[in-house]
Amino acid sequence: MRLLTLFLLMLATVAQANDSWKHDVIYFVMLDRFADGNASNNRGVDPNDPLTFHGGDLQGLTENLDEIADLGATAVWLTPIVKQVAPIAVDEGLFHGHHGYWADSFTEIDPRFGSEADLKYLVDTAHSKGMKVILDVVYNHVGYAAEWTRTRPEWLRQGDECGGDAITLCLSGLPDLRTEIPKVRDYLFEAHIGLAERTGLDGFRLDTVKHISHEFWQEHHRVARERLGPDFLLLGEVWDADKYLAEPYFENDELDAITDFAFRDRTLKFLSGVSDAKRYSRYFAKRHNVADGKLLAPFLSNHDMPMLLAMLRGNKEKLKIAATLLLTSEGLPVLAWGEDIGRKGGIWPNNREAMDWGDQAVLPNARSYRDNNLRGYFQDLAHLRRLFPGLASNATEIVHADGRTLAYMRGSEVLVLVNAGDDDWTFRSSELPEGEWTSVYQTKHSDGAFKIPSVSAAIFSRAE
Ligand SMILES: [Ca+2]
Ligand SMILES: [Ca+2]
Repeated sequence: MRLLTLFLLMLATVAQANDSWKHDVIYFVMLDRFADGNASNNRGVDPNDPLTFHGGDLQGLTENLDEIADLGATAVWLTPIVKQVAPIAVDEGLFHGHHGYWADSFTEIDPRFGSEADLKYLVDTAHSKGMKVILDVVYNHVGYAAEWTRTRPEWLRQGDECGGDAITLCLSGLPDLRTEIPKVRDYLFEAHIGLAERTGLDGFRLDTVKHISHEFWQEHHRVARERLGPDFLLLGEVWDADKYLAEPYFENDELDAITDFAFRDRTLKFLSGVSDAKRYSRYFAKRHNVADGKLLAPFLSNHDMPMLLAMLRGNKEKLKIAATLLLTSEGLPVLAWGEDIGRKGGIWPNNREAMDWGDQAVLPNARSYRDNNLRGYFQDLAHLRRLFPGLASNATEIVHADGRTLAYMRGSEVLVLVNAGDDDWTFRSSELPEGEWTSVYQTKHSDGAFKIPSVSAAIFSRAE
């Protein structure tokens, strides 16, 4: 059989730290917006105000880990939990650090989120369920008017001291940490790495990586390895990253994984008709081609942009295709909280709406959107990813790409068919490698033809 296109990338793999991560699926939680397990720590909670706290905390997350485990995610990434600064005034009202990125102290946990004991209990509970915990940490800046602006101004760049380059600028006007000063660096290392050491965390999601020097990240990687072991994951947020932007961070061994912004962008363009299947396939087949042992972490939505479902104008069938592409991709897929149940907030601050627990009183919620059928689709895909290791492999073979239709094999065992067009599509198995293909998801085939309805995806496996 001749294949229309062949991209077979069988990169030699070497045993590296994140070999232990390459089959994981991450579920990202904005802690304040997930589950309220302790009403006694709620201060100024208002579920109708997107700029303030909604009551979510470590206890709530711990008590509801099964929501994530049942979905099929194997790791939780939660937003920072350190003590936050007082709210600031913005046009829309008073904006609180409910998101966790505005530290007032790096050594105290914000009581609204819980305590260090609560974090330890979260990690222990997650481990008992076979799950990992990744904590978001910030090394680049402190919150507006944080305590250090008065007590340790020499550790910060503020006002006229803010630079004009990526490293020394004051991002969104936030006081920038002078991470080039060894004393500052060592203090921050001790705060974050010490916490991870004491609580047994499995990894960090590193905020605003672009805004600190490569030298800093090299030293951070070295110290984290030394103190937290070879399996501790360093997942960096490099804004707008694709495999090219990731290169220096991987080559110099600064990070183990990088958030894959390009995946969302390319997938959205394909699904909204801006690019066609051919163009998308050229990207898709090679997107994972990064340094050995390193991973891109593709995602559909994050907390700094509208949910993909909003960008798809609420079209859940297209979201299902996106989920199929995501969960049949190599790397470390990340799902945002509530994405699987149809959370579809648009531009900030509506993109950070609280989890909808349906009838359960887990978190008061201003909006109702929970769609358990949609969740079932994500659940099935996560299950298939566990069942077929080829889905997380680095072998992608494009079998067909034309107009709005795409067919690719992952590993040697799984075939994914995607029809993003408005017409039904019949794909002939004569274009496939020989073997007995069995429908594992969404549709059936007969007489060598696979029938894929408009705006849908299907998955088949091959018996060797
Ligand atoms: Ca609470
Ligand atoms: Ca900086």
